[in-house]
Amino acid sequence: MSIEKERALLIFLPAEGSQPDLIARRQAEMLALADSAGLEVVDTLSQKLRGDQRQLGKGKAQEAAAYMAAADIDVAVFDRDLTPSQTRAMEKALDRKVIDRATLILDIFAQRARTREGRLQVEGAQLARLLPRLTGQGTALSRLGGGIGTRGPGETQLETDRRHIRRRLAQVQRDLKKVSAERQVQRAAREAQPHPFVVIVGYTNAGKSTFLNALTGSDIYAEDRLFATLDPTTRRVSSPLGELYFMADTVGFMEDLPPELTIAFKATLEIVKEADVLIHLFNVADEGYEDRIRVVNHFLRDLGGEGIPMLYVANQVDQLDESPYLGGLFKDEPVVALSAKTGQGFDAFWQALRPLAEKSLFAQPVRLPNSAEGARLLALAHESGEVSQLSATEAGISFYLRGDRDRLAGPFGPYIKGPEDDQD
Ligand SMILES: Nc1nc2c(ncn2[C@@H]2O[C@H](COP(=O)(O)OP(=O)(O)OP(=O)(O)O)[C@@H](O)[C@H]2O)c(=O)[nH]1
Ligand SMILES: [Mg+2]
Repeated sequence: MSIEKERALLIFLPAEGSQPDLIARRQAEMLALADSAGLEVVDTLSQKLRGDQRQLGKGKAQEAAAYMAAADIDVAVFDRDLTPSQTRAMEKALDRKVIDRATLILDIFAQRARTREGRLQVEGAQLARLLPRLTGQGTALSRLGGGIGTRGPGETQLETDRRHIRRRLAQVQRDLKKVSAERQVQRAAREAQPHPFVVIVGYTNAGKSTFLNALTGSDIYAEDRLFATLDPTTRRVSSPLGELYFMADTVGFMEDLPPELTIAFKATLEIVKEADVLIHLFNVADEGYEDRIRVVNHFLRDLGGEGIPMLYVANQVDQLDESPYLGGLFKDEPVVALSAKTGQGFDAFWQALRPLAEKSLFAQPVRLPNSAEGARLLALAHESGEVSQLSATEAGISFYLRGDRDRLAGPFGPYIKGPEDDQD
Protein backbone atom coordinates (compact mmCIF):
# COMPACT_ATOMS: atom_id res chain seq x y z
CA MET A 1 0.00 0.00 0.00
CA SER A 2 1.33 3.40 -0.89
CA ILE A 3 1.64 6.09 1.75
CA GLU A 4 2.10 8.80 -0.84
CA LYS A 5 -0.02 11.86 -0.31
CA GLU A 6 -2.84 12.48 -2.70
CA ARG A 7 -1.99 15.33 -5.04
CA ALA A 8 -4.51 18.13 -5.08
CA LEU A 9 -5.52 21.16 -7.12
CA LEU A 10 -7.26 23.84 -5.05
CA ILE A 11 -10.03 25.68 -6.85
CA PHE A 12 -11.24 29.08 -5.66
CA LEU A 13 -14.39 30.68 -6.95
CA PRO A 14 -14.59 34.05 -5.20
CA ALA A 15 -17.74 36.07 -5.74
CA GLU A 16 -17.45 39.12 -7.93
CA GLY A 17 -16.33 42.13 -5.92
CA SER A 18 -14.67 40.16 -3.11
CA GLN A 19 -11.94 42.11 -1.34
CA PRO A 20 -8.43 40.98 -2.41
CA ASP A 21 -7.17 40.70 1.18
CA LEU A 22 -10.18 38.57 2.11
CA ILE A 23 -9.53 36.31 -0.86
CA ALA A 24 -5.87 36.01 0.11
CA ARG A 25 -6.77 35.06 3.68
CA ARG A 26 -9.34 32.57 2.53
CA GLN A 27 -6.75 30.99 0.21
CA ALA A 28 -4.22 30.75 3.02
CA GLU A 29 -6.84 29.10 5.23
CA MET A 30 -7.78 26.62 2.53
CA LEU A 31 -4.11 25.73 2.00
CA ALA A 32 -3.79 25.08 5.71
CA LEU A 33 -6.93 22.92 5.64
CA ALA A 34 -5.66 20.85 2.72
CA ASP A 35 -2.31 20.48 4.42
CA SER A 36 -3.93 19.47 7.70
CA ALA A 37 -5.95 16.85 5.81
CA GLY A 38 -2.74 15.36 4.48
CA LEU A 39 -3.08 16.48 0.88
CA GLU A 40 -0.19 17.67 -1.21
CA VAL A 41 -1.30 20.89 -2.85
CA VAL A 42 0.29 21.00 -6.29
CA ASP A 43 -1.32 24.18 -7.52
CA THR A 44 -4.24 26.52 -7.12
CA LEU A 45 -6.68 27.85 -9.65
CA SER A 46 -8.96 30.81 -9.21
CA GLN A 47 -11.91 32.11 -11.18
CA LYS A 48 -14.09 35.02 -10.18
CA LEU A 49 -17.75 34.18 -10.43
CA ARG A 50 -19.68 36.54 -12.63
CA GLY A 51 -23.35 37.38 -12.47
CA ASP A 52 -25.33 34.28 -11.62
CA GLN A 53 -22.45 31.94 -12.37
CA ARG A 54 -22.19 29.29 -9.62
CA GLN A 55 -19.61 27.00 -11.02
CA LEU A 56 -16.27 26.79 -12.78
CA GLY A 57 -16.81 27.91 -16.37
CA LYS A 58 -16.63 25.38 -19.17
CA GLY A 59 -13.38 26.70 -20.65
CA LYS A 60 -11.67 26.86 -17.27
CA ALA A 61 -12.86 23.35 -16.45
CA GLN A 62 -11.37 21.97 -19.66
CA GLU A 63 -8.13 23.74 -18.91
CA ALA A 64 -8.12 22.31 -15.38
CA ALA A 65 -8.88 18.80 -16.63
CA ALA A 66 -5.93 18.88 -19.04
CA TYR A 67 -3.66 20.28 -16.37
CA MET A 68 -4.66 17.68 -13.78
CA ALA A 69 -4.04 14.87 -16.22
CA ALA A 70 -0.64 16.24 -17.19
CA ALA A 71 0.49 17.03 -13.64
CA ASP A 72 -0.77 13.72 -12.26
CA ILE A 73 -3.21 15.35 -9.85
CA ASP A 74 -5.68 13.03 -8.10
CA VAL A 75 -8.24 15.36 -6.60
CA ALA A 76 -9.82 18.78 -7.09
CA VAL A 77 -10.67 20.60 -3.87
CA PHE A 78 -13.24 23.39 -4.00
CA ASP A 79 -13.22 26.19 -1.47
CA ARG A 80 -16.98 26.14 -1.10
CA ASP A 81 -19.77 23.72 -0.49
CA LEU A 82 -21.03 21.94 -3.56
CA THR A 83 -24.44 20.41 -4.02
CA PRO A 84 -24.47 16.74 -5.01
CA SER A 85 -25.32 17.63 -8.59
CA GLN A 86 -22.55 20.23 -8.77
CA THR A 87 -20.12 17.65 -7.45
CA ARG A 88 -21.20 15.14 -10.07
CA ALA A 89 -20.99 17.70 -12.84
CA MET A 90 -17.48 18.70 -11.79
CA GLU A 91 -16.32 15.11 -11.42
CA LYS A 92 -17.46 14.51 -14.92
CA ALA A 93 -15.90 17.66 -16.34
CA LEU A 94 -12.58 17.18 -14.57
CA ASP A 95 -12.53 13.39 -14.68
CA ARG A 96 -11.21 13.42 -11.13
CA LYS A 97 -12.44 13.05 -7.58
CA VAL A 98 -13.95 16.30 -6.34
CA ILE A 99 -13.98 17.37 -2.70
CA ASP A 100 -15.65 20.44 -1.28
CA ARG A 101 -14.74 22.49 1.76
CA ALA A 102 -17.17 20.76 4.12
CA THR A 103 -15.96 17.30 3.13
CA LEU A 104 -12.39 18.40 3.66
CA ILE A 105 -13.13 19.66 7.17
CA LEU A 106 -15.09 16.52 8.05
CA ASP A 107 -12.17 14.48 6.84
CA ILE A 108 -9.74 16.32 9.10
CA PHE A 109 -12.06 15.76 12.03
CA ALA A 110 -12.28 12.06 11.15
CA GLN A 111 -8.49 11.81 11.18
CA ARG A 112 -8.18 13.64 14.50
CA ALA A 113 -10.93 12.03 16.52
CA ARG A 114 -9.38 10.01 19.31
CA THR A 115 -11.98 9.53 21.99
CA ARG A 116 -15.12 7.50 21.58
CA GLU A 117 -17.24 10.60 21.80
CA GLY A 118 -15.15 12.41 19.20
CA ARG A 119 -15.40 9.50 16.78
CA LEU A 120 -19.12 9.15 17.26
CA GLN A 121 -19.66 12.85 16.71
CA VAL A 122 -17.66 12.86 13.50
CA GLU A 123 -19.41 9.78 12.23
CA GLY A 124 -22.76 11.34 13.05
CA ALA A 125 -21.81 14.44 11.08
CA GLN A 126 -20.60 12.41 8.10
CA LEU A 127 -23.74 10.31 8.02
CA ALA A 128 -25.99 13.33 8.40
CA ARG A 129 -24.25 14.96 5.49
CA LEU A 130 -24.42 11.87 3.37
CA LEU A 131 -28.09 11.16 3.89
CA PRO A 132 -29.63 13.93 1.75
CA ARG A 133 -27.02 13.20 -0.90
CA LEU A 134 -28.23 9.66 -1.41
CA THR A 135 -30.60 10.04 -4.28
CA GLY A 136 -29.99 6.73 -5.97
CA GLN A 137 -27.07 8.02 -7.96
CA GLY A 138 -25.27 4.75 -8.65
CA THR A 139 -21.55 5.28 -8.78
CA ALA A 140 -21.52 8.85 -7.51
CA LEU A 141 -22.23 7.48 -4.04
CA SER A 142 -18.84 5.88 -3.66
CA ARG A 143 -17.13 9.14 -4.36
CA LEU A 144 -19.32 11.25 -2.15
CA GLY A 145 -18.93 8.95 0.79
CA GLY A 146 -15.24 8.43 0.41
CA GLY A 147 -13.67 11.73 1.40
CA ILE A 148 -9.90 11.67 1.04
CA GLY A 149 -8.33 8.27 0.48
CA THR A 150 -10.56 5.58 1.89
CA ARG A 151 -11.37 7.21 5.22
CA GLY A 152 -14.74 8.22 6.49
CA PRO A 153 -17.79 6.05 6.69
CA GLY A 154 -17.64 5.57 2.92
CA GLU A 155 -16.69 1.95 2.66
CA THR A 156 -19.76 0.43 4.26
CA GLN A 157 -22.10 2.85 2.54
CA LEU A 158 -20.87 1.68 -0.80
CA GLU A 159 -22.89 -1.50 -0.66
CA THR A 160 -25.71 -0.15 1.37
CA ASP A 161 -28.71 2.08 1.20
CA ARG A 162 -30.40 4.95 2.96
CA ARG A 163 -32.20 2.77 5.44
CA HIS A 164 -28.93 1.35 6.61
CA ILE A 165 -27.49 4.82 7.08
CA ARG A 166 -30.54 5.97 9.00
CA ARG A 167 -30.25 2.99 11.26
CA ARG A 168 -26.56 3.64 11.85
CA LEU A 169 -27.21 7.33 12.50
CA ALA A 170 -29.82 6.43 15.10
CA GLN A 171 -27.36 4.06 16.75
CA VAL A 172 -24.66 6.75 16.80
CA GLN A 173 -27.09 9.14 18.43
CA ARG A 174 -28.00 6.57 21.08
CA ASP A 175 -24.33 5.89 21.81
CA LEU A 176 -23.67 9.60 22.05
CA LYS A 177 -26.39 9.90 24.66
CA LYS A 178 -24.65 7.28 26.76
CA VAL A 179 -21.32 9.05 26.45
CA SER A 180 -22.97 12.29 27.38
CA ALA A 181 -24.27 10.65 30.56
CA GLU A 182 -20.66 9.87 31.44
CA ARG A 183 -19.80 13.51 30.96
CA GLN A 184 -22.51 14.47 33.41
CA VAL A 185 -20.69 12.41 36.02
CA GLN A 186 -17.45 14.28 35.34
CA ARG A 187 -19.32 17.54 35.50
CA ALA A 188 -20.82 16.68 38.87
CA ALA A 189 -17.34 15.83 40.18
CA ARG A 190 -16.05 19.18 38.96
CA GLU A 191 -18.93 21.13 40.41
CA ALA A 192 -18.51 19.49 43.79
CA GLN A 193 -15.31 21.51 44.13
CA PRO A 194 -15.54 25.26 44.59
CA HIS A 195 -13.11 26.26 41.83
CA PRO A 196 -14.25 28.49 38.98
CA PHE A 197 -14.56 26.70 35.65
CA VAL A 198 -12.68 28.53 32.92
CA VAL A 199 -13.14 27.48 29.29
CA ILE A 200 -10.69 28.53 26.59
CA VAL A 201 -12.33 29.14 23.22
CA GLY A 202 -11.11 30.57 19.94
CA TYR A 203 -10.42 30.15 16.28
CA THR A 204 -8.55 27.01 15.29
CA ASN A 205 -4.75 27.23 15.54
CA ALA A 206 -4.80 30.38 17.71
CA GLY A 207 -2.77 28.68 20.43
CA LYS A 208 -5.40 27.49 22.94
CA SER A 209 -3.74 24.18 23.70
CA THR A 210 -0.30 25.76 23.86
CA PHE A 211 -1.63 28.26 26.37
CA LEU A 212 -3.25 25.64 28.59
CA ASN A 213 -0.05 23.61 28.44
CA ALA A 214 1.96 26.65 29.47
CA LEU A 215 -0.36 27.28 32.41
CA THR A 216 -0.35 23.71 33.63
CA GLY A 217 2.93 22.26 32.46
CA SER A 218 0.98 19.46 30.82
CA ASP A 219 1.36 18.28 27.28
CA ILE A 220 -1.94 18.43 25.46
CA TYR A 221 -1.45 17.89 21.75
CA ALA A 222 -0.68 21.25 20.13
CA GLU A 223 0.51 21.68 16.60
CA ASP A 224 0.55 24.03 13.68
CA ARG A 225 -2.39 22.19 12.18
CA LEU A 226 -6.02 23.09 11.96
CA PHE A 227 -8.32 21.31 14.38
CA ALA A 228 -5.47 19.78 16.37
CA THR A 229 -7.82 19.51 19.35
CA LEU A 230 -11.16 17.77 19.06
CA ASP A 231 -11.89 16.70 22.58
CA PRO A 232 -12.06 19.11 25.46
CA THR A 233 -9.45 18.50 28.11
CA THR A 234 -10.01 19.81 31.63
CA ARG A 235 -7.12 20.49 33.99
CA ARG A 236 -6.84 21.80 37.51
CA VAL A 237 -4.67 24.89 37.46
CA SER A 238 -3.29 26.88 40.36
CA SER A 239 -2.46 30.52 39.77
CA PRO A 240 0.59 32.28 41.18
CA LEU A 241 -1.92 34.34 43.19
CA GLY A 242 -2.99 31.18 44.97
CA GLU A 243 -6.37 30.50 43.33
CA LEU A 244 -7.41 27.18 41.95
CA TYR A 245 -9.28 26.89 38.68
CA PHE A 246 -10.59 24.19 36.43
CA MET A 247 -9.57 25.04 32.89
CA ALA A 248 -10.72 23.39 29.70
CA ASP A 249 -9.38 23.52 26.19
CA THR A 250 -11.91 23.16 23.34
CA VAL A 251 -12.18 22.36 19.67
CA GLY A 252 -11.37 25.39 17.52
CA PHE A 253 -13.91 27.28 15.46
CA MET A 254 -13.65 28.28 11.83
CA GLU A 255 -15.63 30.25 9.31
CA ASP A 256 -18.16 28.11 7.38
CA LEU A 257 -17.90 24.97 9.44
CA PRO A 258 -20.23 22.35 7.99
CA PRO A 259 -23.53 22.67 9.88
CA GLU A 260 -23.69 18.89 10.38
CA LEU A 261 -20.44 19.16 12.25
CA THR A 262 -21.49 21.94 14.56
CA ILE A 263 -24.69 20.07 15.35
CA ALA A 264 -22.74 16.89 16.04
CA PHE A 265 -20.28 18.73 18.31
CA LYS A 266 -22.95 20.53 20.30
CA ALA A 267 -22.60 17.89 23.01
CA THR A 268 -18.88 18.44 23.40
CA LEU A 269 -19.34 22.17 23.32
CA GLU A 270 -21.91 22.07 26.11
CA ILE A 271 -19.06 23.00 28.41
CA VAL A 272 -19.18 26.50 26.93
CA LYS A 273 -22.53 26.99 28.66
CA GLU A 274 -21.19 25.59 31.91
CA ALA A 275 -18.25 27.98 32.07
CA ASP A 276 -17.96 30.57 34.82
CA VAL A 277 -15.50 32.51 32.67
CA LEU A 278 -14.72 32.24 28.96
CA ILE A 279 -11.24 32.99 27.71
CA HIS A 280 -11.47 34.03 24.09
CA LEU A 281 -7.98 33.53 22.77
CA PHE A 282 -6.96 34.86 19.37
CA ASN A 283 -3.77 35.14 17.38
CA VAL A 284 -3.06 38.87 17.31
CA ALA A 285 -0.25 38.35 14.80
CA ASP A 286 -2.83 37.10 12.33
CA GLU A 287 -3.95 39.87 9.98
CA GLY A 288 -7.56 38.83 9.93
CA TYR A 289 -7.95 38.42 13.66
CA GLU A 290 -10.83 40.86 14.00
CA ASP A 291 -12.96 38.88 11.57
CA ARG A 292 -12.03 35.67 13.33
CA ILE A 293 -13.07 37.08 16.67
CA ARG A 294 -16.46 37.83 15.14
CA VAL A 295 -16.76 34.31 13.76
CA VAL A 296 -16.00 32.84 17.19
CA ASN A 297 -18.42 35.17 18.98
CA HIS A 298 -21.12 34.09 16.56
CA PHE A 299 -20.58 30.44 17.51
CA LEU A 300 -20.54 31.34 21.20
CA ARG A 301 -23.94 32.98 20.92
CA ASP A 302 -25.32 29.84 19.27
CA LEU A 303 -23.85 27.71 22.03
CA GLY A 304 -25.44 29.68 24.83
CA GLY A 305 -22.24 31.41 25.90
CA GLU A 306 -23.74 34.88 25.88
CA GLY A 307 -23.69 36.64 29.21
CA ILE A 308 -20.80 34.62 30.62
CA PRO A 309 -17.94 36.93 31.69
CA MET A 310 -15.29 36.90 28.96
CA LEU A 311 -11.62 37.71 28.97
CA TYR A 312 -10.01 38.30 25.59
CA VAL A 313 -6.46 37.07 25.26
CA ALA A 314 -4.35 38.46 22.41
CA ASN A 315 -1.90 35.61 21.96
CA GLN A 316 1.37 35.38 20.05
CA VAL A 317 2.57 38.91 20.84
CA ASP A 318 6.10 37.53 20.54
CA GLN A 319 5.50 37.67 16.79
CA LEU A 320 4.88 41.42 16.80
CA ASP A 321 7.50 44.14 16.84
CA GLU A 322 5.51 46.42 19.08
CA SER A 323 2.69 45.92 21.52
CA PRO A 324 -0.66 45.78 19.77
CA TYR A 325 -3.31 48.45 20.03
CA LEU A 326 -6.46 46.64 21.12
CA GLY A 327 -8.51 49.47 22.57
CA GLY A 328 -10.84 49.87 19.61
CA LEU A 329 -12.07 46.30 19.51
CA PHE A 330 -13.65 45.59 22.83
CA LYS A 331 -16.20 47.82 24.47
CA ASP A 332 -16.09 47.03 28.14
CA GLU A 333 -14.56 43.65 27.99
CA PRO A 334 -11.12 43.15 29.43
CA VAL A 335 -8.27 42.11 27.16
CA VAL A 336 -4.70 41.09 27.90
CA ALA A 337 -1.83 40.55 25.47
CA LEU A 338 0.54 37.67 26.02
CA SER A 339 2.56 34.93 24.44
CA ALA A 340 1.73 31.33 25.24
CA LYS A 341 5.15 30.49 23.86
CA THR A 342 7.40 32.83 25.84
CA GLY A 343 5.23 33.37 28.90
CA GLN A 344 5.27 37.17 28.62
CA GLY A 345 2.07 38.78 29.84
CA PHE A 346 1.00 35.89 32.08
CA ASP A 347 1.02 38.04 35.24
CA ALA A 348 -1.45 40.44 33.69
CA PHE A 349 -3.56 37.48 32.62
CA TRP A 350 -3.89 36.14 36.17
CA GLN A 351 -4.66 39.61 37.49
CA ALA A 352 -7.39 40.08 34.90
CA LEU A 353 -8.88 36.63 35.42
CA ARG A 354 -9.34 36.93 39.17
CA PRO A 355 -12.15 39.53 39.30
CA LEU A 356 -14.06 37.73 36.52
CA ALA A 357 -13.81 34.40 38.29
CA GLU A 358 -14.95 35.97 41.53
CA LYS A 359 -18.19 36.98 39.89
CA SER A 360 -19.09 33.31 39.77
CA LEU A 361 -18.02 32.72 43.31
CA PHE A 362 -19.91 32.93 46.55
CA ALA A 363 -17.39 33.77 49.28
CA GLN A 364 -19.11 35.19 52.37
CA PRO A 365 -19.26 34.95 56.15
CA VAL A 366 -22.63 33.49 57.10
CA ARG A 367 -24.50 32.85 60.33
CA LEU A 368 -27.21 30.24 60.55
CA PRO A 369 -29.81 30.07 63.32
CA ASN A 370 -29.61 27.35 65.97
CA SER A 371 -32.54 25.42 64.59
CA ALA A 372 -33.41 22.41 62.50
CA GLU A 373 -33.32 24.67 59.44
CA GLY A 374 -29.83 25.88 60.45
CA ALA A 375 -28.63 22.29 60.78
CA ARG A 376 -30.04 21.41 57.38
CA LEU A 377 -28.27 24.38 55.77
CA LEU A 378 -25.01 23.53 57.51
CA ALA A 379 -25.14 20.08 55.94
CA LEU A 380 -25.84 21.70 52.57
CA ALA A 381 -22.89 24.07 53.05
CA HIS A 382 -20.55 21.15 53.68
CA GLU A 383 -21.94 19.32 50.71
CA SER A 384 -21.81 22.09 48.10
CA GLY A 385 -19.12 24.45 49.29
CA GLU A 386 -16.04 24.92 51.40
CA VAL A 387 -16.64 25.71 55.06
CA SER A 388 -13.98 27.34 57.22
CA GLN A 389 -13.69 29.24 60.54
CA LEU A 390 -16.66 27.36 61.93
CA SER A 391 -17.87 28.47 65.37
CA ALA A 392 -21.09 27.77 67.25
CA THR A 393 -22.44 30.21 69.84
CA GLU A 394 -25.81 31.08 71.29
CA ALA A 395 -26.25 33.57 68.46
CA GLY A 396 -25.95 30.83 65.87
CA ILE A 397 -23.53 28.84 63.74
CA SER A 398 -21.01 31.11 62.04
CA PHE A 399 -18.58 30.18 59.31
CA TYR A 400 -17.01 31.38 56.11
CA LEU A 401 -18.52 29.80 53.00
CA ARG A 402 -16.97 29.56 49.58
CA GLY A 403 -18.34 27.90 46.47
CA ASP A 404 -20.33 28.21 43.30
CA ARG A 405 -22.56 31.30 43.32
CA ASP A 406 -25.39 29.60 41.45
CA ARG A 407 -25.66 26.94 44.11
CA LEU A 408 -25.04 28.93 47.24
CA ALA A 409 -26.39 32.45 46.76
CA GLY A 410 -30.03 31.29 46.92
CA PRO A 411 -30.01 29.28 50.15
CA PHE A 412 -27.32 31.28 52.01
CA GLY A 413 -27.98 34.80 50.73
CA PRO A 414 -30.44 35.54 53.59
CA TYR A 415 -27.85 34.47 56.18
CA ILE A 416 -24.87 36.54 55.05
CA LYS A 417 -23.39 38.08 58.13
CA GLY A 418 -23.21 41.87 58.03
CA PRO A 419 -20.58 43.88 59.98
CA GLU A 420 -23.23 44.89 62.52
CA ASP A 421 -23.81 41.32 63.71
CA ASP A 422 -20.17 40.75 64.46
CA GLN A 423 -20.50 40.44 68.23
CA ASP A 424 -20.50 36.69 68.69
N1 LIG B 1 5.09 32.25 18.04
C1 LIG B 1 4.09 31.74 18.76
N2 LIG B 1 3.50 30.59 18.37
C2 LIG B 1 2.48 30.10 19.12
C3 LIG B 1 2.04 30.75 20.30
N3 LIG B 1 1.00 30.03 20.80
C4 LIG B 1 0.83 28.98 19.99
N4 LIG B 1 1.72 29.00 18.97
C5 LIG B 1 1.83 28.02 17.87
O1 LIG B 1 0.60 28.00 17.15
C6 LIG B 1 0.31 26.67 16.68
C7 LIG B 1 -1.08 26.27 17.10
O2 LIG B 1 -1.12 26.10 18.49
P1 LIG B 1 -2.21 25.20 19.21
O3 LIG B 1 -2.00 25.39 20.66
O4 LIG B 1 -2.24 23.82 18.66
O5 LIG B 1 -3.54 25.95 18.75
P2 LIG B 1 -5.06 25.61 19.11
O6 LIG B 1 -5.75 26.91 19.28
O7 LIG B 1 -5.11 24.65 20.24
O8 LIG B 1 -5.52 24.94 17.76
P3 LIG B 1 -6.70 23.85 17.48
O9 LIG B 1 -6.64 22.81 18.52
O10 LIG B 1 -6.33 23.36 16.14
O11 LIG B 1 -7.97 24.61 17.47
C8 LIG B 1 1.41 25.78 17.24
O12 LIG B 1 2.38 25.58 16.24
C9 LIG B 1 1.99 26.59 18.39
O13 LIG B 1 3.35 26.29 18.63
C10 LIG B 1 2.70 31.98 20.69
O14 LIG B 1 2.38 32.63 21.69
N5 LIG B 1 3.70 32.41 19.88
MG1 LIG C 1 -5.86 22.82 20.36
